Amino acid sequence: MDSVVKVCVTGAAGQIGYSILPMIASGQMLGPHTRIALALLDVPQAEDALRGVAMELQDSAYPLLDSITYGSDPREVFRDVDLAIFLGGFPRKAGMERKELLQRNMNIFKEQGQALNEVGKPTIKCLVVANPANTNALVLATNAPNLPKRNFTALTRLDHNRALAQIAAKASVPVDQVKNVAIWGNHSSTQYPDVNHGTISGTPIKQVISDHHYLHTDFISSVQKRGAAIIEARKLSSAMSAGNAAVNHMRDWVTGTKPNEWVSMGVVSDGSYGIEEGLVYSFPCTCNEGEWSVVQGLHVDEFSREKMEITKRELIEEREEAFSS
Ligand code: NAX
Repeated sequence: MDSVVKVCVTGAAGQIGYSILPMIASGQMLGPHTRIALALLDVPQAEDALRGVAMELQDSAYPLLDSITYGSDPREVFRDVDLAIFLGGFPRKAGMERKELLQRNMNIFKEQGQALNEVGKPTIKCLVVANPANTNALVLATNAPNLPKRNFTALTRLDHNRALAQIAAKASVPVDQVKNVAIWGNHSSTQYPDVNHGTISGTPIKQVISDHHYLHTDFISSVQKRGAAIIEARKLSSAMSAGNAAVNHMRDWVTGTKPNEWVSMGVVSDGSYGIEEGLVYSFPCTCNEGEWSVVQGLHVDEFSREKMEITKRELIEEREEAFSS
C-alpha cells in the first residue's frame, strides 16, 4: 500500500452515488495499491440517506477503504480532497424552463466553487457529472480562481463509451477492438460523436463499416439520444453506466491513457480546433502523469465542422444564460 487518496463525491445519496461508491471503495478507480478516504456531500434533507450509504460502505468491509466522512457543508467536506466527483445537482422538474434549471445549478456550483477556492488543494482534480455538466464545470472553475482551470473537467466519457458500444455492435466485434472515436462539444443532444479517426482492430472504422449513411445519421442520433432511451426504458436515468464512465474518466486522468489511444473529456478549451477559449467543451484527449492534453492535428471535414459549431453555439448560449442573472 503506498498512499491514501481522499475522494469526494457530491450528491452521494443519489442513484449514481449508489453505483459509483462501491467501484471507488473496491479499488476499481485507483487500483489495488491505493487506499481511499471517502468524503461524501449531500444536502441536509438527504442526511439520513447519506448516513445509510455510509453504513453500507462500512458493512462492505472493503480492504482499501480507509475512512468515510460525510456532511452537507462543502467547506468542511472539500478540505484535503485529492479527487472530487460532482454528482449533486438540481434535477429538471416537469414544466421547468432550461434557463431555470441552469440558474438553479449555477447557484449550487457557484457556492461549491467558492468553497473550493477557500479550502481546495491546488492539485485537486474535479469531474462534474451533474447536468448541465459542461456549464456547471465552467461555473465551478470560474468561482475558484485560486485553482488552475485545468483542474476542472466534465463527463462525456459515457457518451464516448456509448459510441464505442454502438460501433462494436454494428461491426459485430468485441468493444475493445474499437478505438479512438471522439465526442465533441456538449454533454447534450447536440454533442457530435465522430468516427472519422477511429479504428476497428486497427483498420479505419469507415473502411470496416461501409454504410456511411448510417455513420452520418442513425449512429450519431443513437448516441445523442441514448440517455433519453435509457430513461424511457428504465424510467430512471443512467446510473450504472454513468458511474462506470466517471470511474473510467478519473482513472485515465490520474494513471494515464493507453499508448495510441484517446478518450473524450470535457475540458476548458485553449482555442484548439477553433473552439472559443474558456468554454468547457469535449475534445479527444490523452492523459499522462496526471495531466490531460487535447489531441492535436486531426483533420476536420466540412460535415464535422458544422456539427462541432452547433454544439459550440449551444455551450455559448448556456454560458450566457447561466451568467445572465
Ligand atoms: P439523483 O437525483 O439520484 O441524485 C442527486 C443527488 O444530488 C441527490 O442525493 C441530491 O440530494 C443531491 N444534491 C442536490 N443538490 C445538492 C447540493 N447542492 N449539494 C450536494 N448534493 C446535492 O441523480 P443521479 O441520477 O445520481 O444523477 C446525478 C446527476 O448526474 C444529475 O444531474 C444527472 O442529470 C447527471 N447525469 C449526467 C451524466 C453525464 O454523462 N454527464 C449521465 C448520467 C446523469 O444523467
